[in-house]
Amino acid sequence: IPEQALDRDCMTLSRHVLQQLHSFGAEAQDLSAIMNRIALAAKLIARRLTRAGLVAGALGFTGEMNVQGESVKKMDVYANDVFISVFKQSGLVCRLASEEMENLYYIPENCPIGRYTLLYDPIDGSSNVDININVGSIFAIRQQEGLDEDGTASDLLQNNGRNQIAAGYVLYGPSTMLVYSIGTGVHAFTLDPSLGEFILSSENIRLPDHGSIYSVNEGNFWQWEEPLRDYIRYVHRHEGYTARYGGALVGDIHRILFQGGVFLYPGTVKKPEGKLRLLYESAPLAYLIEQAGGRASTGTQEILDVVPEALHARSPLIIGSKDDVALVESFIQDRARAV
Ligand code: P6P
Repeated sequence: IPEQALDRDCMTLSRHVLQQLHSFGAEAQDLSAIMNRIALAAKLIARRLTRAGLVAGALGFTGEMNVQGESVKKMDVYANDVFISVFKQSGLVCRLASEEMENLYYIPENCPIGRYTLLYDPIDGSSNVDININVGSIFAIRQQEGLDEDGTASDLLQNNGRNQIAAGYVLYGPSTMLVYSIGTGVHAFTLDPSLGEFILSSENIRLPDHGSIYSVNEGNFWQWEEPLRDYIRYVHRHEGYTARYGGALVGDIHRILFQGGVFLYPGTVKKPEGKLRLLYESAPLAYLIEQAGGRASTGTQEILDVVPEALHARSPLIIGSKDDVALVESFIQDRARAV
């Protein structure tokens, strides 16, 4: 095997994290260990997804409703439990906040030594699971502030997204990819199943300032405010735009990260806050996209400046190339250009 191929196969996730963290000191070891646990969770979930169609009872609904009022998929529960299990053994994470759990899950044996909180959406886009279309996991790491003795995790509701120290996602697609940032750029790893390792495949990913893709569910057109409809009319009428929408956030964001453009999940007249959750969907992705030179906005405020009112608070999301996010904002903020 040529030497460079061997070197490539040796740039594993844990080695890369440690390399990035040379200036982080003790935190470096912690973050490297946490990222390793996330990689283990990703491998366990990827394995289950790959065989879901063959394993009795792996697919379909549990019959329960989650805190979001959504029907729970068996895969949602499995993936949520995987994250809990891998972090129980980690000694590092004291609290887990998940889309699938109404309240935080505490790991007492790790508290208060475990200074970190994991916020995650274990399987995002689970409506795609039964039809074998890509889904993802989204995660963010924050440092716990205070001892949280009353178990209300009030520190999470006093800080904005700039309190995140790491964020990323796993894309379960034709290949399983883990994309992360710890504040030193955005890096992508591809799972090599023959090694059982995530190997570095793209380093220091940068978004172009503009891209041709706009990614939004136009089925909601008549539920939007007029300025947003004007934006859609603008991209319909102007050359150089193309629509791509997969209905699963991680895959849609991954496309924007690599090809540029803008993803939108705006609010509607009835639900001005939109559908996506701030703490474990919009904020981690905003952290990542900003690290790659892009932007993420609610339409009127940077996502990373938003302080959540509640654990499962939602926020509108406009995210991607900075010029394309700015164009959407110019319509929403009524500075619309001539259509
Ligand atoms: P809609 C999946 O249910 C999800 O939470 C995201 O993954 C995705 O971006 C969005 O909802 C899709 O919502 O209303 O377009 O089906």
